[in-house]
Amino acid sequence: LAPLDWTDPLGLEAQLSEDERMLRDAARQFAEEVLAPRIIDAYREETVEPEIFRLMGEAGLLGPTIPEEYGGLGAGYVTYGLIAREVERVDSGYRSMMSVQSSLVMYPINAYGSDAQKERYLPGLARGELIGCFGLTEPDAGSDPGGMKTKAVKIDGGYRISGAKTWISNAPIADVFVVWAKSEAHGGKIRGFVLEKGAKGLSAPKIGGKLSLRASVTGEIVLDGVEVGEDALLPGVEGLKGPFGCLNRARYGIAWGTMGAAEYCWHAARTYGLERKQFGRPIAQTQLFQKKLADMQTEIALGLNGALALGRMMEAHTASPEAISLMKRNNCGKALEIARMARDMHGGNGISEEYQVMRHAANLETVNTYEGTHDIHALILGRAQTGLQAFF
Ligand code: TGC
Ligand code: FAD
Repeated sequence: LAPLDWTDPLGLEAQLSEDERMLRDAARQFAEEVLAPRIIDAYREETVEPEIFRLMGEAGLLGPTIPEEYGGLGAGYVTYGLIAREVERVDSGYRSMMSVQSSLVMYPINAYGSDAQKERYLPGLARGELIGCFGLTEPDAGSDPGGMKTKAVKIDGGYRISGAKTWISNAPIADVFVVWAKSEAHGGKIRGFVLEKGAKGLSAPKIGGKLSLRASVTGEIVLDGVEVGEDALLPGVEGLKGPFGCLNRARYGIAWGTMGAAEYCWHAARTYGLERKQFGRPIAQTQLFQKKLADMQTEIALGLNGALALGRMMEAHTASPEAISLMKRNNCGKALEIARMARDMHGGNGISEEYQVMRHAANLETVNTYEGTHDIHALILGRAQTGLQAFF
């Protein structure tokens, strides 16, 4: 038998290709050098930094799975996951900015868009010169997006879109809005539209007062009879499977990203326990502390290997939406528990911004809720194994 690497007991590293490790290392360096020095102030001040998108674009982190001809890397889903893990090791808000851009804006334009839409938007989005957002959730339609009220009505040469979206990441600073609406001209089916900042009737006020994900800006999208041409319609998809096709990719990335946040908290708790002494010995020398470290190590090793297995399935086109729900749900829930535990293991210091674990815990409350709540993914899994619908 081989000696243990306590940071990677199930040998994730050995299962990666050389290219994957290289791109992961570049993402780690970017996260450490560019993101980590900003995050404490950005979170405290709730600073919105559009510049971050340009820096991410320069580092090749936006749309890594998009073909090179449109500015992506043409990389696989494991690479995408590894990048999400490195960025979320710093902060879930930064990973959110990146995954909305990559999975929820670039992916649908690439998968469902016309050639003209791809050429117009993808290179700028890949460079981070354009910022994108994805409007699905509405004030009265969150877990049940099929209940959306936003409507597109056919007009001469295009559509008039009316409605309201809420809780939309990046919206207040977005240039490109992928918005989902029920289209009368398509039998009331859900269709995707690409809107541009500055369109008459389109506004995106910021939602203030967030105690989580403060480094990523969130807003509403108000659609007050926005008129767009026929060329704004995403031609390649109709129905809820359009937005869900995007969510599958983003949920998968979250399964990796949350493990990055969890790893940060685990390592921080271990280091703190080795340095902090009480009752004449390091607190890491107590049984309860070590049990907590063992639980963290176990869940992270399992979560990362699950994410990797799912990534290989995504690349082989054998992953089901339910398998994605399983990993999104598990890794969000486990990361949240780990961050809360790390906060506790830091004692009073755990609530200070300096130690960063409380910020991760607060962020992970959002990550456990968006892209389908923990319980909604349980219902998806319950339905898949019983055949019984428990949503309503
Ligand atoms: P249901 O009957 O299950 O499905 C309706 C149609 O959609 C298709 N579909 C999927 N297709 C591909 N992938 C998936 N994961 C799919 N899930 C469903 C399905 O095949 C069907 O197609 P068709 O052709 O037969 O019509 O629909 P339902 O209304 O019963 O859905 C229930 C439920 C709970 C599964 C679903 O609505 C759900 O997942 N709700 C959660 C909502 C959610 O995740 N919202 C996310 C908003 S975006 C966001 O949070 C971004 S945060 C970004 C960040 O900052 O990182
Ligand atoms: P609700 O659906 O009202 O759920 C409330 C509670 O009820 C939850 O516990 C839920 O699990 C439970 N529940 C709901 N239905 C059932 C049921 N049938 N059975 C049992 N329990 C149930 N959306 C976007 O479209 N784009 C974005 O970019 C985006 N970014 C976000 C960023 C942030 C910071 C946040 C907080 C949210 C974001 N969202 C975004 C919205 C997010 O996807 C929704 O908040 C999420 O889907 C839950 O919807 P809801 O808030 O309406 O909660």
